[in-house]
Amino acid sequence: MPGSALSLIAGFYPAAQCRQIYQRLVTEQNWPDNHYLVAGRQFTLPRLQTWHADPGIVYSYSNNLLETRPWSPLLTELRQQLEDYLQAGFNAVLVNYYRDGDDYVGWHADDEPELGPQPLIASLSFGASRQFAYRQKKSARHGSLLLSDGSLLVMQPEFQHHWLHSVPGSAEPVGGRINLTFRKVLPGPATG
Ligand SMILES: O=C(O)CCC(=O)C(=O)O
Ligand SMILES: [Mn+2]
Repeated sequence: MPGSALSLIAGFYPAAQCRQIYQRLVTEQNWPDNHYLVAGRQFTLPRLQTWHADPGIVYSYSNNLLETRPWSPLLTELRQQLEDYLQAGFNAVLVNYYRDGDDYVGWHADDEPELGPQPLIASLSFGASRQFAYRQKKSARHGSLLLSDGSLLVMQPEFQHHWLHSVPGSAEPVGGRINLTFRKVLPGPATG
């Protein structure tokens, strides 16, 4: 593991609660179609995605692709539990639904300017286990860990500074998985 930049808490939620949370997310999220028009070109996202944020929070990533939705009661509850546990504040969450092993997220770092210089990200996973791969930006160091049902992965700011991450497609048949990354987006420049 990349030192203390990542910490994984398996079973942060117990199995019975995970099943409920997963089912609620599947049915309550009102998942959008994964075909988007970007700069006049059709683009297919290899997963389903929703973005929720406090009023007034603007994120270029979501702006380009996703509408900003309000927090549902379930998302609000999960946020509160993470905030209490981590003693940190979050004002936005990206929810990814990997329907099967064909769905994935490619290599990236969550280091958009709106997250500020020290982005802390709390990542909750429900449903099927998937590999979370990481590799150092400036060396060949790499590795992976398994994100299982009910796990909490805390990514410290240094992780986004020095490492990329991805959730590769799975050659093995695998069930659905929903991941939530809670973030703190800094307020943008005041408008009007
Ligand atoms: O699904 C995951 O575990 C990671 C998702 C992710 O990297 C992201 O939403 O930025
Ligand atoms: Mn990410």
